[in-house]
Amino acid sequence: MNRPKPAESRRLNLNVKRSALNVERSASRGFFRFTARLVFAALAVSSLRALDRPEVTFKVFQFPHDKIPRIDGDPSDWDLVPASYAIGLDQFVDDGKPNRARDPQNLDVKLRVGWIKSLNRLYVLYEAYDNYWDFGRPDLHNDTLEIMVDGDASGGAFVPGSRVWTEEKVGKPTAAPDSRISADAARWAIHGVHAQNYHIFTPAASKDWCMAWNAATWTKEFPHANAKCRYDFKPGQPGKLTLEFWITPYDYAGPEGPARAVESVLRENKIIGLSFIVIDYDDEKKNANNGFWTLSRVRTSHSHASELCAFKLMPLEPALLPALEARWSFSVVDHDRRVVAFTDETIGTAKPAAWKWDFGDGETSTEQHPIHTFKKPGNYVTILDVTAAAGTTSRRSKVWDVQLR
Ligand SMILES: [Ca+2]
Ligand SMILES: [Ca+2]
Ligand SMILES: [Ca+2]
Repeated sequence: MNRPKPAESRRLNLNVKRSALNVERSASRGFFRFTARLVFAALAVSSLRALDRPEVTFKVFQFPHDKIPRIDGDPSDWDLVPASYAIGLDQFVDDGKPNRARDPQNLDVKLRVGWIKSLNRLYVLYEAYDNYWDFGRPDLHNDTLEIMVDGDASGGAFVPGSRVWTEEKVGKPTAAPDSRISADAARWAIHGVHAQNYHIFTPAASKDWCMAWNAATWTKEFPHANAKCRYDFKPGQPGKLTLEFWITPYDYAGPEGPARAVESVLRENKIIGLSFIVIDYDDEKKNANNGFWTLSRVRTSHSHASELCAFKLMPLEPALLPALEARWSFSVVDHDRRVVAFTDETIGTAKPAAWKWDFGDGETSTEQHPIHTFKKPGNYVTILDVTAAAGTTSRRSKVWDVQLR
């Protein structure tokens, strides 16, 4: 067999690594310049850049792929979520009366937020008690759970309007609209485009499940969102409501439809901007509400993504992890030279201590993340064997995934 001489192979690997490093360095210099400009621009525009409530980071629970909640209004598939993920009314303040005592006989809420690796969706379970469920009217006057999401935490105002589009909030250059662009035209470009707001009706009777308060109203339709509510009371009665739903956060969601939209990529340990408002109406005949409970301490968080709270997309809880499960991915760095970079992605509670790669071409490696050059075209069976310190082992082979021409 025509194997590469070890020194040759090492040199090639080194060159690949060096050139990758150079790309990284020049990219990082470019990124630094770009970031510096961005930071400068942000400072020039606004001093309100940080997310609200810097003292708290709320947690978003990661569901394993075999325990994804079913959107049926039955909360039992959330039983595996630890109590530390729950957000109660104690985290909210009534914006109208900031010192108002919370009265669970009037309103009580519990929220849990979840996500699933590689699915760009946010799952929410909302359980609430209300002394008067106000949902007989066909308009906006309806008990409401409002959710605001900024999937890349870019911040910035996302609803045009006099309370948000002020010089103080968006900076002098953008506070005054260009006289050649109509307010309506500007709204299409701004409203809900880089962060989104949903007014979810709790419950919705003879009414769509929510108002997507965005130019892109299609975001509330399946398969971009899904919801199911359960309750057994009539308008004006007290009772308990369970709402289960998911939405998709977008870095760009325009009114022209989903084809041009860009979903926010949700990945482990990422911080996203997110907040909730519970609007409690307790009298169908009165226009005023009886509580405007906000998780962010800033009322205009309904329209300004820099005023949302930080939510962290958590890794899987240890109780849901296997002891050791070998996983890996690869990427062809150079098709012409058949250079392939392998990445160990093993999960488990046991800490991996040793790796053995069999590339399928007669060559092996004990590196964690090797770069390998294949001599010939072909489809290869590549195997990773992982061993933990305690001696536990796990194997993952991939049949003909590594294909080279
Ligand atoms: Ca369910
Ligand atoms: Ca109430
Ligand atoms: Ca109510």
